[in-house]
Amino acid sequence: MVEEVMKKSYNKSLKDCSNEEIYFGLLKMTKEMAADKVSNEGKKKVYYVSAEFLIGKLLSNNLINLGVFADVKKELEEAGKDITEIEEIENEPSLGNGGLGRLAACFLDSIATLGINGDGIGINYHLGLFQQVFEDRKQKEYPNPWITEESWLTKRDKKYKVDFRYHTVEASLYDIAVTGYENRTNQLHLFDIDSVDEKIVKDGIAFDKDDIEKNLTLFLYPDDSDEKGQILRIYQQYFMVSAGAQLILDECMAKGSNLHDLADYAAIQINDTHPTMIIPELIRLLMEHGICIKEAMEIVSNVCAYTNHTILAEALEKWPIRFLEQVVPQLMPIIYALDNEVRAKYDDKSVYIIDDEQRVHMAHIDMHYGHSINGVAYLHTEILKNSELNNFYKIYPEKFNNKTNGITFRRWLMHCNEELTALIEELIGSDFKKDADKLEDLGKFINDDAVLDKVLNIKQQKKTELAAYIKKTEGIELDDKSIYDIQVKRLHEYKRQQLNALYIIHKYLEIKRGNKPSTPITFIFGAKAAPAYTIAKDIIHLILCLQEIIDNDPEVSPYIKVVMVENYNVSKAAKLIPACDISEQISLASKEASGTGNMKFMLNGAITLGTKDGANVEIGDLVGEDNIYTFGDDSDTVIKRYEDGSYVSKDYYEKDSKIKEAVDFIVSDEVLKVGDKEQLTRLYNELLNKDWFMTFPDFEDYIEVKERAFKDYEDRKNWAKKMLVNISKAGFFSSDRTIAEYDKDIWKTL
Ligand code: 26V
Repeated sequence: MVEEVMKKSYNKSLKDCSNEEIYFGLLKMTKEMAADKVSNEGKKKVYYVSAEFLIGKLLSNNLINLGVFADVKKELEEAGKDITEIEEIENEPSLGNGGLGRLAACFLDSIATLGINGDGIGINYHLGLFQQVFEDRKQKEYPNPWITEESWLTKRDKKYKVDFRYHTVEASLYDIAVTGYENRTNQLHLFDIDSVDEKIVKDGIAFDKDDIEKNLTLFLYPDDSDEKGQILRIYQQYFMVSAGAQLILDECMAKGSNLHDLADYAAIQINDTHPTMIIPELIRLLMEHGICIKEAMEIVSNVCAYTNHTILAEALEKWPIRFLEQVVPQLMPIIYALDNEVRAKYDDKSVYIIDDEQRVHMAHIDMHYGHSINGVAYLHTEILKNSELNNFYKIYPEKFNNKTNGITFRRWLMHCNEELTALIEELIGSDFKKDADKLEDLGKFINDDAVLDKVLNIKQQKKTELAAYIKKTEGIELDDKSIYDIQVKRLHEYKRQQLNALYIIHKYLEIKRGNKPSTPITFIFGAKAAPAYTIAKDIIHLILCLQEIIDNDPEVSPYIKVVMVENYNVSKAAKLIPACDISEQISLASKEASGTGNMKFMLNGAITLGTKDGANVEIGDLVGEDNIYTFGDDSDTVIKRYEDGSYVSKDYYEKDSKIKEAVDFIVSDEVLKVGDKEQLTRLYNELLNKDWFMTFPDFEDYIEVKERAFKDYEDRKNWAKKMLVNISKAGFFSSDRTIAEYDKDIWKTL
């Protein structure tokens, strides 16, 4: 198959082609194969609208889903070529930031796999999220240009006009084919404008924020620490939803909708608040088609559904009216009408759309004018109903529902861990690839020593592979016989990388005192900090300083090592996750809506060390307390502590010598020798005087439980049992299950 493609493309035999030629040949072949698959042409279509789609590299994923991966790999091998080297040629698009964007990508995979008629709608960011580089133990940001002459994007012959106050732009449509596993091909629609100019970016990621026609689709999440940055985000959001809404109405009318019956043709899922303006925009467009505002509001409510992905108040978007007036004045009369209707119905300021400070609460629009509101894990939805969004829950109890997140097993098992996939197939057959619950059958082997040995051997192989990869890409040596303890996720104080760092300091000091671990431990981090998020960058700086100090300390370096991988992304995740022994999921209880990394680690046989937060709670329920390490205060305690304002970090610091010792170390001579005084002092003061995400109350328990996990690791057979239990119980977290639930309860297309 590949031989033929190379002959046709380059008139050469496969063995004579360079990896680059093979990559572009396979890209073309895969795109053609995807285009040949039929899409589901059912009457009703789902439109998943999202500012982020963190799709990752697509070659292997598409080959797997098209059912030809094994054949292609074999043919390449026979010609002396290595598919992993060919994959390296592909640029990774960074069209997402973290879990929210990766979830959208997993969902598209499952929608296509289940044969649901459903497409994604988003933006074709030319430079995506920034690329992270470490310089002087600090994060520096650079653009990530990922679009090549030939890529997964296909330009369509379709343009939509998008009107802003001061200009009208044309949105061009690009599509990326979304292949489902042995099923249909759907589309990810990404809008762009032709006038974007990458040359305006200078000095890292700085650019002229005023020049909308040149900068509109340059970056995902351009720095919004100033007004211009925030206004640019409104431009991007409206661009996406206005073009998207036009496409949706076009498609529905082409299928025979008279627009009054739009809900029979379209289900729009609003992924967090970024696409919220699609609600007033659709109302506006329906009115242009002669429908009165009252009916338009009702139609749109029946079409749109909202997913909430965070309870952090600062992350819930509130746009000042004057910004919206400046960018999209045509929406304001509609937003006022929506707000007036709400005010007439409810005598409760907290549910108004426009607040006293003249700001528009985007989530409030979604909740009043969508028919469904869902959280992304059991605990998260309960917190939304009972505290964060309680005032809305009281009005609309029937709208609230939970959809616990999931991950696609095609990428997070079959692609990233072929060895484990093969073992599972040998033990229970291949049904689990389409029906993830079948993984439960692995439970039969819990006392089978030969199987347990194989599970351990695969983990060892993946650890050795990771060590080789890190050596090659970052020049850092890992001891593949050490315990791999991994925390990879966006850098945020609520995720508490700083708690992990405080533990490492504690361990370092313990080793200095002669208390050495029986098995060496490698602490691996991967995280990008938002460019304007100062404390997050300080935490990265501290971790990189610890990395340096420990490496240069011969007393300690035989026992522990710290590595922060640069530019953590989907491809790196696929190498790190299968190699992990201990999965750090240590957010402050109540703050992590779900987490999805936790599910990927579990599926690959890592044991969770986590708080009772997000989907960790469901992982714990499934595997039982012997197969997870939980610690720390629960969400009720944390919520109460915030409510009564009783937390004083300094009290803990003064009373607990372990905390004091670890925190003081941040500004010790040892660290200041390698680090930046201003950054380290700022972090020290932040923890000492504020510690808003309450690391100190959980510190003792964290140390104790983590030590227990390290000790349990020594009993290899027992550890292997824990691994197998985790793998066998991971089926629930397949995004196929999540998507089936969305369709059954919200979209109703099948
Ligand atoms: C955004 C921002 C932006 C500004 C400042 C602080 C801040 C904090 C958090 C966020 C997150 C926004 C939404 C989000 O990405 N949520 C993630 O969604 C995942 C998929 O549902 C879920 O697994 C993660 O727990 C959740 O954090």
